[in-house]
Amino acid sequence: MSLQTTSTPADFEALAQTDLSGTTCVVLDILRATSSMITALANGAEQILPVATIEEALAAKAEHPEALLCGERNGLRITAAQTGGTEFDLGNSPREYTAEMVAGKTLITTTTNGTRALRACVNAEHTLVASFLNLTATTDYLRTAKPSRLVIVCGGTYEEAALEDTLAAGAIAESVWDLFDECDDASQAARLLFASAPVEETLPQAKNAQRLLSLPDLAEDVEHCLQSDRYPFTATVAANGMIQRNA
Ligand code: 3SL
Repeated sequence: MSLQTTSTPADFEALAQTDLSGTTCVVLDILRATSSMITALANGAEQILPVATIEEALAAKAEHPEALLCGERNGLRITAAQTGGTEFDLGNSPREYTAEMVAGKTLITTTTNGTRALRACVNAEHTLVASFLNLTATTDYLRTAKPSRLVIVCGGTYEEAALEDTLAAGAIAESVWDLFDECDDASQAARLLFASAPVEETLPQAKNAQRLLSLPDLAEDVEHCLQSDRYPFTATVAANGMIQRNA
């Protein structure tokens, strides 16, 4: 059984071309894509379609006219100027995904890295969407499922590794460490970071956290995404590409 961690968006293309049969991927984009998805599902969103580009989001909206268009570029809600006329309904702040906004709805979302990371796992046998908000539910699932190959896919910040994703990858690696007889150095490094760096003190030092904390409208997102195990469910990508909440 093997454990691997990918750290940057530079890994997405190779991952998409890798044979991922028999592989479980866990996708993390702590600030903020996967935290927003888990919050939306917790607040009753029926399903979420992650797509890589604005064009794909608009095409999916034509197929699902009732769906909400969600996501960001440069951290901000996508505007009509970026789409040729269509305003997106929601940005990428988890605090926007209230029950009032999303209960019973299908969401289509595109973000800078998080949704690209999810699309890179398209050939995986199972793909889970994880965050600190549902970390223990995710690791409990993995401990029961015992996948023969686990790939933890970090979204990163722009083209770089992200401290917050590496911390969460380390938390997952630590929780399942004894299940695997092979692991790569990126998993080991993430695990060692998690063991030595308390999440609540370390995460706000991340580059993306610093950027969000400097923006009055988005600063509270950091505290929201830092919450551990607020939601006791896993989320997986179904065969039709939609992310759904399990129980
Ligand atoms: O890259 C992403 O997927 C986003 O989560 C980045 S941001 O926090 O919305 O800027």
